[in-house]
Amino acid sequence: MHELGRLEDLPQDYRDALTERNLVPLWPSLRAVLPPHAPRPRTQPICWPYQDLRPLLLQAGELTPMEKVERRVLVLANPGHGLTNMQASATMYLGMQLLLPGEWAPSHRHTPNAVRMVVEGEGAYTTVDGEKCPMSRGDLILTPTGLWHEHGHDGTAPVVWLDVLDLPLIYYMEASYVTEGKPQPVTAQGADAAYQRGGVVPSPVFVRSHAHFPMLRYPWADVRAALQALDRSQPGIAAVQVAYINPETGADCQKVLGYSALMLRPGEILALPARSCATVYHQIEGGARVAIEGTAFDLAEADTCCVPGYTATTLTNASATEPVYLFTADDAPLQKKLGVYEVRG
Ligand code: GTQ
Repeated sequence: MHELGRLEDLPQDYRDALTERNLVPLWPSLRAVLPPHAPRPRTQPICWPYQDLRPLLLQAGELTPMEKVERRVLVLANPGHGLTNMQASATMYLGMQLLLPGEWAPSHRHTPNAVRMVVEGEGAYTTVDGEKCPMSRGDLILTPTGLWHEHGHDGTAPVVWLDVLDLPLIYYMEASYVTEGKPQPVTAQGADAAYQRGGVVPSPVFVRSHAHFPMLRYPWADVRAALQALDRSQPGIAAVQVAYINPETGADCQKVLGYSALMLRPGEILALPARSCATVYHQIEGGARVAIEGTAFDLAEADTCCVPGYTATTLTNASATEPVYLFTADDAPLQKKLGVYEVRG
């Protein structure tokens, strides 16, 4: 590809005339917006070790009462996007949220979609659209766009969870806003149990009125058992991985971001081809190595890292005896809907 003319090649009076009329020449910037062969992501490969952020999050608990924060969260920001923009990748927001015993994060609903991956502690719950969802380590709880949600804590020790939102995308679209609400009555406790057996769903009526999001809570005990059953029954399978889906449609459980859980068998080395989507890895149990060209992260339990799109990745379980479990988030559902999703190599 040959060089294109630069801005400096143009006479200053011509540039000024353009600027005055809100006009911009394309050619000096054409290669920046359409780079050859592959995008140049701002997203950097970054790891946020839990042992580094946990004391700072607990300190936030001492420094700031709930009334002053509504959500007590440290954002896992990617420096490639500028720390204040609160982006782990172009489309994904990550935050570690702390709720102390007896605290309550007030009811609201917003246009971005969120999920919670529980990292530590027992006794907290998220009430979503009248459904009280208990929170234990590894559970995934959806708070989809437009649904009321609030967090409470009846336990005795701090509870921490990882928030994953499509906030950067919705904010970029100038479609991000929140509505405050009153505490929700619990109207549907346990409805999710109706969806927790593979292969069958309630028929003919849906248990929940919002059929877009019939299942709001995916308990880790069930997901872990599904991974183990997959490994036992399909020993030759290329990857022991399950996707979090809408049990009534089989589609991804949310429309923008996709979620999955992955088991690496003892000693397993899993080479993943370059995909166009950015990916977040969160270590639920054990320790995996996440390696891309030039960088590797050795994740310990509760660590989180992100990998930009178009990047081949190798996951390794160095343990000869124990499986390890990862949670992943990516923007593949969005890219597939837009027709730009690619797998390379
Ligand atoms: O718990 O509703 O990390 O609204 C960011 C925005 C959490 C929440 C975040 C939110 C929430």
